[in-house]
Amino acid sequence: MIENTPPVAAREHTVESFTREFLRELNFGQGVDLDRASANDKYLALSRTVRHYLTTRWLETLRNQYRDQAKTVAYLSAEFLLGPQLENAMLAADLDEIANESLRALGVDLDELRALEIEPGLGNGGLGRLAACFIDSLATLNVPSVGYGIRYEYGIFRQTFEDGAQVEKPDTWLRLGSPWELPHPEHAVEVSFGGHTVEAEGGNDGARTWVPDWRVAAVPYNYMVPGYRNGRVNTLRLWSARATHEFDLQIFNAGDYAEAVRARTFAENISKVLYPEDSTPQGKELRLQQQYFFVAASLRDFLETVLPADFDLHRLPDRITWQLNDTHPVIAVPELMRILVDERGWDWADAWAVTQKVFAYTCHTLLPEALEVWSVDLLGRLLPRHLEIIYRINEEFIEEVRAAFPGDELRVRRMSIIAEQPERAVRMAHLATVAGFKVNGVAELHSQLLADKVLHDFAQMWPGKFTNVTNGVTPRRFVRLANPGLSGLITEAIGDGWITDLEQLRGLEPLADDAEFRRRFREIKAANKRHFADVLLARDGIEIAGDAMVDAMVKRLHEYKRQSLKLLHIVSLYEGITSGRIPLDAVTPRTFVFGAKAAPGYVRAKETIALINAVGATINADASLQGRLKVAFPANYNVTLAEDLVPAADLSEQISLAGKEASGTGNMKFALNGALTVGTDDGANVEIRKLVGDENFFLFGMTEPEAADLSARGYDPGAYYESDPQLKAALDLLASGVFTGGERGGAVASIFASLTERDRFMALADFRSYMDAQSRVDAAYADHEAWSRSAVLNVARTGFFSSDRSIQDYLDRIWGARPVTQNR
Ligand code: RUG
Repeated sequence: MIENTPPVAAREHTVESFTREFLRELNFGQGVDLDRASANDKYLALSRTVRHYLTTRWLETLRNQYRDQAKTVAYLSAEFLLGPQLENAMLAADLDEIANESLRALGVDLDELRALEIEPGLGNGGLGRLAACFIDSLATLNVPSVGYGIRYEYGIFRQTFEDGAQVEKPDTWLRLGSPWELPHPEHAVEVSFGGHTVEAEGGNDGARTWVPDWRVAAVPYNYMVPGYRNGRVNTLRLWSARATHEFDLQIFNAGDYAEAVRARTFAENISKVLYPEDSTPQGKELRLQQQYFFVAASLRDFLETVLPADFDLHRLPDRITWQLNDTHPVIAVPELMRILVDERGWDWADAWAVTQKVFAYTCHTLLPEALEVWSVDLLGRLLPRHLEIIYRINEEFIEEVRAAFPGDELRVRRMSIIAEQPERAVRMAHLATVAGFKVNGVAELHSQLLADKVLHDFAQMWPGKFTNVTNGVTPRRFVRLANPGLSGLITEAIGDGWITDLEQLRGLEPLADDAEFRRRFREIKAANKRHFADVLLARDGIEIAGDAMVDAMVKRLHEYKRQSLKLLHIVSLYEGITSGRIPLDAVTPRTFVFGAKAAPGYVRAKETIALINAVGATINADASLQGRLKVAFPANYNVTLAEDLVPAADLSEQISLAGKEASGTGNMKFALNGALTVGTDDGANVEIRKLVGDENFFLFGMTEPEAADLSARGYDPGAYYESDPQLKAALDLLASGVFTGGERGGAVASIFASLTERDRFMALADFRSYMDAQSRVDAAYADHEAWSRSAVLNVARTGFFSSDRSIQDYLDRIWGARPVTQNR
């Protein structure tokens, strides 16, 4: 039936046709005419108009996918931090100029409509944003693929500051409706929880029957994921939880209205809110419910609706790779085993052979506390059958370890999927590594450290399983859209092929020596800074000089990322100026821009935010500095603001302790937009430095082996405090209460003590080297010509960090899927 459906006529790419569609949407979609339409009416009508242009391609893509049955990549991720959709969709559909012209003629201000868009903040930070870049690149590379995740009703909280302290507000991103999603309640699937298991009837090896005691419905919401002008529109399917009808009816019939409402709320809570922890998950029951909810729905969706009814599941590895984005979706492994063994009647060994060929696992961390574990108690209560399956997987795995390393019981204990201490728990990273046919880290150093340290035993047992895929970012959003000035300059110089083949930026290298090109490059940077200053003023009421160096540190607030080291630099400069050690006219005018959310329960991180704001308020109010230093900390840093900041930045701060940041992706966005990096030898900084060259990068700090060695020898931050007078002066000034209205307790005392007594991430050990690097930054910045030469070279040499290249690496090293070209 699907094959016989006639294709829908594509809409004409003309201003007239676009205008007609837009007005029709306004009249019949919103029920208003142009004169009476609110800005929101116009925004919704415009978005739907753009969506219509993509729909034909989308339906075609789906039809072809069904017909070809080509190998598909399913990206399973609890987070997709999409960012605003309108501009990206217009760009992909090649409608930007047409829409501009059409709206101008109608007297509609496109900028005003753009500003109305509320971005779906369905992710915490790098991991969720990476997923969004990856689905963009999958579509652009013509890979048959689908993203599966959760449609949280509330995304990452909206951060506000009250007296400088972070206060979290709910993110009501759906309050004005979202024109980008298409709900399909009729395709809801049921997901079960709880209960117990009983002996199965079929008698196949390993089977049991799960008798769950509650269920929820998972309703799919489809989003289009357009490739860049290539005719392909892939799908992102996000699941929303609803109470099942059966559930409702039973209780309503029993006459208990209040109970029915309570039950409905209970069910719908599952997709209510995104957990706001980044890199430090809490073992909360609702979080496990969310994880199982979306993977169970996604597996069922693929097996029952994407595959033809008569598909022989033994051939599953030819049709699909489920890429596990971190440990969050790893419960998919026992779920597939349950489906094959309990529902389809396969023997255990057959099911395990197939399961081991369809999952691949990406690990995004090196922090032990970020590796998820689920207590056996909780997992057994919520998913009793899955726990049994995990036990059996573990039993067989342990036999394998014993056979490979006879007599090495310590190793067995280290590798077991089940931890015994501090409580019996399932180590999800071990389960993913055992089941996955590939395990990858997200930057060269990270993958190396995974194999050498975090998963060393596994890498010894299966060296061929481990690989690296360095992260990337989409050039469409983070250069072409975010930086129209630079995009225009690049295209003028080398053509527009770079938008889908970012290595072509290499063609700019000779232009780094061209004074006229550098002048234009500087002009664009200056215009981007003025634009950013305007945005800050309008958005946050923050005033900054339009021409100072923009020194940006934007990322989640985490001790390992060391915002406190950045703060020490600022305080030290201030101390130097106010004490007369540094003459004011020797200070490079700088605007320090912070953007950072702290997990609501992460006290130290929230104290750091309060302290940055306190230091900022003091410095900004101190007239004696004549505006040379300025601290700007706009609340609620998000993708929308990133698109304004990144093109304006001169300096990118990537200062985590070496060996702690898996990759970073902000570092890539900044370099690609011509900011120079001051950074440690960590994550993808290592690769950035190799590519741009030492002379175009400000390296500082210990290497990973040096940091590990210092830690092993016994690190004493107090010794650094005592022996470096400049460090001592900065810390003492912080502790004196000068920045906090005389208050020396609270955040001040806590941060001072944590740095001087424990300093888990060795900020004090790297302070001296960091200050020296900052002096090199000042000296380099003073020579505008040399600085812009370096900046141009950063752009020219970082094309490697396109997420298109990452996806190509996944295809070559992991997925074995092939691009399938669409009709244009
Ligand atoms: O902290 C990492 C970043 O280094 C990385 O760039 C990003 C994408 O790979 O993932 C971040 N991450 C890690 N977010 N959550 C985790 C916890 O595993």
